[in-house]
Amino acid sequence: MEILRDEAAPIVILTGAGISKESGLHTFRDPDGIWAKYDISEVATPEAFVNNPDLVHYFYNDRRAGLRDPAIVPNAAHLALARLESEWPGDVLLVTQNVDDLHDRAGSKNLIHMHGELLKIRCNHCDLLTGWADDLARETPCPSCGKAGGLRPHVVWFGEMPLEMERIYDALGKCGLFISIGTSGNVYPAAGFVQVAREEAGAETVELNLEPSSGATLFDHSAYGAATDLVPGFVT
Ligand code: BV8
Repeated sequence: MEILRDEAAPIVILTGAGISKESGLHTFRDPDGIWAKYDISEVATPEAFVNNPDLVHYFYNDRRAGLRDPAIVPNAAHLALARLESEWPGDVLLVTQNVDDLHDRAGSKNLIHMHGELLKIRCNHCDLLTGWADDLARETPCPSCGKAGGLRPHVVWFGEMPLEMERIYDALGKCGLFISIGTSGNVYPAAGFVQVAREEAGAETVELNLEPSSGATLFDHSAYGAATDLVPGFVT
């Protein structure tokens, strides 16, 4: 990577829905995105789950079924990031806002799903957190405690605390390079990571996206285009 003088500098990478677009998954805020079809407040908040659990389950069951489609596979950008992690002499932490499992399937290991995982559920009645590839319904009993009504998708809804924030801020405070890929920069705290990397670590910052994000001016370097074109070239 030409922009780095330290050949073993720790790297933090943030990814968003744009990196999975060319695998066939929808983004959120593009004209054909998920939030053009659904109102966030009706499907992705704790209040929505209390008021209309059937609609929330329908929304996530539909997206879970989409991930089961054999045509949905990691693309060249996911694979390039997994390769970077295995070849870079320093630490590489991949923080994804995506709830899909395409980074996992591509082979990334040092990976944080800060907004949760579509293929996991948890129970509000007990401490169960487990893999789940099927449909979920209000009356599905918890496989651990047996109670119904408590199972929910393991995703972070608006108003909830994203996952593993301490580990993320620790890595941001030490990194030499921060790369943001395929995210519109509209959702916090992820949209603020670039400032933390700049101000606390003095890191070089790079944006790779289809178009300038909301925070585009905060990045030292940027390139605009499809992730499968940009990412493999950038990380070699
Ligand atoms: C929280 C659920 C407290 C899962 C999602 C200021 C500071 C802190 C918080 C806030 C704040 N202001 C407001 C808040 C609250 C709120 C928030 O950010 N609201 C916004 C909308 C104003 N945040 C929260 O509630 C968060 N919790 O803050 O807790 C706290 C405070 C401080 C520190 C710690 C905790 C919880 C947010 C979780 C939201 N969950 N969804 C699901 O159903 O999937 S959000 C949703 O947006 C998805 O999870 C998604 O991951 C996330 C980000 O979207 P993107 O990935 O960026 O997708 P988007 O469509 O927007 O953009 C795609 C981009 O890709 C575009 O730019 C496009 O051009 C590009 N692209 C397209 N194709 C390609 C491409 N790029 C490359 N190649 C291509 N082919």
